[in-house]
This record gives sequence, C-alpha cells and structure tokens, in this order.
Amino acid sequence: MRTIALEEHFTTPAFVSGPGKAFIESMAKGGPGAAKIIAQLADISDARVAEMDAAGLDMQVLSLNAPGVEQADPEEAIAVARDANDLLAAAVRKHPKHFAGFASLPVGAPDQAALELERCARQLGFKGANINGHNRGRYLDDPFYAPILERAEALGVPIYLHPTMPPPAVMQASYGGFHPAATFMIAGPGWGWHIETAMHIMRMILGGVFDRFPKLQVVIGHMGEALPFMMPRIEAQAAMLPPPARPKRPLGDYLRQNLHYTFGGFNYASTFQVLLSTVGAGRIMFSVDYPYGSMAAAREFLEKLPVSDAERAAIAHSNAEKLLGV
Ligand code: GRE
Ligand code: ZN
Repeated sequence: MRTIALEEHFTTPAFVSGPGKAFIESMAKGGPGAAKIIAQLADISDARVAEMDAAGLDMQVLSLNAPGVEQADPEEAIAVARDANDLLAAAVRKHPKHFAGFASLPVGAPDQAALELERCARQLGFKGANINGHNRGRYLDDPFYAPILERAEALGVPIYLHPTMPPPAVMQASYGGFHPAATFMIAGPGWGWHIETAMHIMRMILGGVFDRFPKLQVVIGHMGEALPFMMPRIEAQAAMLPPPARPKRPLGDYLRQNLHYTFGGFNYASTFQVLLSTVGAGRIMFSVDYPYGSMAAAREFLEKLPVSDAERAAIAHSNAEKLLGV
C-alpha cells in the first residue's frame, strides 16, 4: 500500500541561524532526544530516504519546521523562504519519488507571498504551501492576506495550516505562571498549538474566507485540532446567531467542504473516530509529523485503523493523490 505523509518537517541553515534560532535553541534544552531531532530535521537526503524505506513510507511532502518565517520581518522572511524553497526543490529533484514540497511563504508581504507561491507551484512543482499559524498576531481572515488565498485557490493548491505558539498577549493571559518548560508544553505541542490552530480555522470560517474563496482547501494536522470534537456544539450555537452574524453554511459543511485532515502524530483511536464520523474517510490523510513522530508508529496505526480496505487506501494515499496530484 502506497503511503504519502503530509506533515513532515525539515530545516535549513538560514532558518536555524535566523527565524528558527530561538525555537531550535529551546528545543535543544529538551534533553538527549532533542539533538537527534535537530539532526533529523537538517537531513533531506539519503539518511531520511533510508529511514522511509525501512519503515515502508513511500513519500513525504516536506515543509519548513515551525515557526517558519511567519514571525520574521518581511525582508528576512522573503529571503529565508526563497532559500528554503530552492533547497527543497533541489532535494525533490534528487529524490522525486520520495519527496514533494510545500512552499514557505513570506506571508507578512502578501503580494510577494502570492508570487512565491506561484513560482513554487508552477516552476518548482510544489504541491501547496505550509503556513505556520498567525503572522505576528494577525490571522488569515484579515483581508490583508487575501492575495495569498486568492492565488492558492486560482492555482488549485491547498494551504497546510501548521500550529505555532500563540501571540505574546495570549501567552501571557492564558499560559503564563508555570515552570517555563510547563508553559512551553501547555502553550505549545501539548495543547495551545492545537487550540490556536482550531481558533484560526474558526476565524477563517466566521470571517467569511471560505465564502469568498469557496474552492480554497486548507489542510490541518493532529486529527483536526480538536475541531471535530467541538463541532456539534459550535454548529448549534452559530445557527442561533442573528442573520448578519450567522455563517452562510452550517459550520460542519465548511469542515467537510474546505478542509482536509492528517494524523500529525495523533495516533489515537478515539480521536480518529470523532474525526471519521464528522468528515468521513475522504478527507483524512496519513502523516507522521516527522521527526516528532515515529514513521513506524504512524504506519502501524494506519494498518490497524478499523476501516475498510478502500478507506485505508484513501487515507494512506488516494486522498493525497487527488488533492495534491502526487
Ligand atoms: C512540530 O510538529 O512541528 C513540532 C515541533 C516541536 C515539538 C513538537 C512538534 O516543531 O510536533
Ligand atoms: Zn508538525
């Protein structure tokens, strides 16, 4: 069974010494496992390919690690994104069966970001873009970012919305007051990253993004970032809003028409069931969240999912083949 993994990360030297410096340094303090992860991130060559072959993974669609260039000033973001995209394109040329690319975009300069997306899709053969959450506290429902969304829709490529740390004001209000490591965990990969991403999607829905760009497809990881769990409740609440505030469609429709989902290391059977019953197997796709997740563990989770063979094949590869053209 062909397996295509969609939330798979790498770093570049310019990212590690620039916009990724603080994040990588705080990760480096995370003990002995961290050094291995940092080394794995830097390799998009033969060692990664060998690990994929050993685990039975056919393709990784690669994206620059969080926090990407979204918190950098636009000039630096433009340069680091372009460099990362060129390095990724070279890796894809060298390993065309194993690797495909999601573009990094200088979202703080939306016209440039739209041009870079077009360059990546048309000239480098990338399959979409990866955006790491908010851009210095501003979210994609802000009309400022419309050129990026318009271009993605016109090119027919999805945007993978990857988590990032909440903006500083939210960090302070909601996540402060613990041991720094506990704050990182609860504001980050343990909880806040996911809630932040779910709220970003809710902003896009309530802000009318998918009404303005009805064909736009956004991919989120982590079995839907808690949205499927909350959907019956928020859909009922939103339906009672007065007409000018009420979304054009029932909220669940956006989840089934404008979003796709990946595992992202949430190899949890109960969470999968909620996602499956909310959106169906046609919108769920395999991913590892490498190197944070284990290729072998994700592959084993996929094999054991209580779904039909046809659904398993859809999740493993055919949904991604349709969405990305890989
Ligand atoms: C990620 O998915 O990008 C990630 C990190 C750091 C820790 C955990 C994690 O960048 O899933
Ligand atoms: Zn990730």
